[in-house]
Amino acid sequence: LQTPIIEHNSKTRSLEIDGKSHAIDEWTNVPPSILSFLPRNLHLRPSHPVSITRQVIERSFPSPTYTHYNDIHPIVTVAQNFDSLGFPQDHPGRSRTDTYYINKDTVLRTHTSAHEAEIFRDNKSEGYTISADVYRRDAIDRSHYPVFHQMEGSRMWDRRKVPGGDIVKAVWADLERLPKHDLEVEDPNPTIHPERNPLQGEHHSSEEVEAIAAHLKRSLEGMVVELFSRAKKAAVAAGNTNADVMEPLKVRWVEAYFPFTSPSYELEVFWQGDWLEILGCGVTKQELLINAGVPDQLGWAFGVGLERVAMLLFSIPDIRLFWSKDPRFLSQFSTMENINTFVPFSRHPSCYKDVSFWLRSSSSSAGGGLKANAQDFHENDVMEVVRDIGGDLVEDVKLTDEFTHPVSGRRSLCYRINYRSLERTLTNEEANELHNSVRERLVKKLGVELR
Ligand code: FA5
Ligand code: MG
Repeated sequence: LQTPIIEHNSKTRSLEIDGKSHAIDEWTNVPPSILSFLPRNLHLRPSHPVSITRQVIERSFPSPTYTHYNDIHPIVTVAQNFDSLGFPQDHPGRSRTDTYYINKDTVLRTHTSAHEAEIFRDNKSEGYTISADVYRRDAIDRSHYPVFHQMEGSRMWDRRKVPGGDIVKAVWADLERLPKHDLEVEDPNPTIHPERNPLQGEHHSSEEVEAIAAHLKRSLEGMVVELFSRAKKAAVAAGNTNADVMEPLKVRWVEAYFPFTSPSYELEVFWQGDWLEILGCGVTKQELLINAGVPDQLGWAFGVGLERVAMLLFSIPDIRLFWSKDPRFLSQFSTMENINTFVPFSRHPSCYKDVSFWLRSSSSSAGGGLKANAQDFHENDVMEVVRDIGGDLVEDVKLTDEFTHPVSGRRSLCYRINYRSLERTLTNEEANELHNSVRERLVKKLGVELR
């Protein structure tokens, strides 16, 4: 695996990443700590749980019907990540609080959908999967990390190529060839709902969408059944009757919205007492296929979070563990034929510390830097400060108190930061030192007033 050469050249105001120079501007918000993840490629490390999960899922989408792309660079244009997919200009995903910008035209991809348009244009096969690292400014807790992995999948049918030009018949015939399963899946909503989940009426008939949605759902249900039956077999073989995968599998479809599919759905799995979203999907917006020069094709796409699935499969309790270089973690996983339940090697004591501050009132927002007055404040900016200083020593960050002063109208927030190393016991001095740096940085970066 190659190490990227990342150089911050302050003379030319540019960032050198993997041999390419990127200008820095007022949109740049990607810290070196995030860029350091670029060479990790967990999805390609042979016995890493993220990679094992990828390999098992790829089995459900076999070549040559599906081409597997696993090596596409994470730096993409704003056009690829958002415009090509029909994201409106004011979509929150585009903001600097949610997305890592290299500069105003260039981002770290926030999802594998960034590559849909170019692969539709390439038009190599009827289907594809793309597995890759994606980057988001997001909350800090045990199931969210600023870098994670997604697998995108898509399947198209060409009106000019199916027998008799009959898409409906061709799709149902393909569905019949998919592996059968006897899992009962909750799916209470109609395939198409005129307001919540509309048909692209100018492009598709409802019969076509019924067939495509059925093929999509059956393909993804098959994928989940395959994953869990492997994990269950392994748990039984290991005599691991307490493993979470031993619970009967419960799965449901819910309606969703994405700018680039309609109708759209999410698949949720019941896990440790709650429904956990593992993927989003839907019928591809025809504009994408038209813009990619393949107007006669139509079909579906999905995007699944590989860590989310891997956490279920291997009983991995904390998403930070995937990034561990500790052999006590890495040595527990071997191949896709041998999915084992993770045995926690230790749980070190946590040490939580609170930080309370006043946001600046709107009238006192003069001066440079990131303003943190009541309107501009975004929680992700607090997360980013904590992440940059604490890194993997922070387990989660929660808002614990919030109030507005009755006279001055100023807003006060209190965050609780839970410091806990996955690998060793943190001393109170270490935690204090980190926490003091966080406090100072919050003042410097966000202009808050500590209480
Ligand atoms: C998307 O990213 C869409 N591109 C998915 C898609 C593709 C829809 C193709 C339609 C067609 P979403 O933001 O919901 O959707 O993320 C997809 C999955 O990524 C989630 O279901 C979840 O499993 C995972 N995920 C999202 N955010 C995080 C995070 N911070 N950490 C770990 N996993 C995450
Ligand atoms: Mg989602």
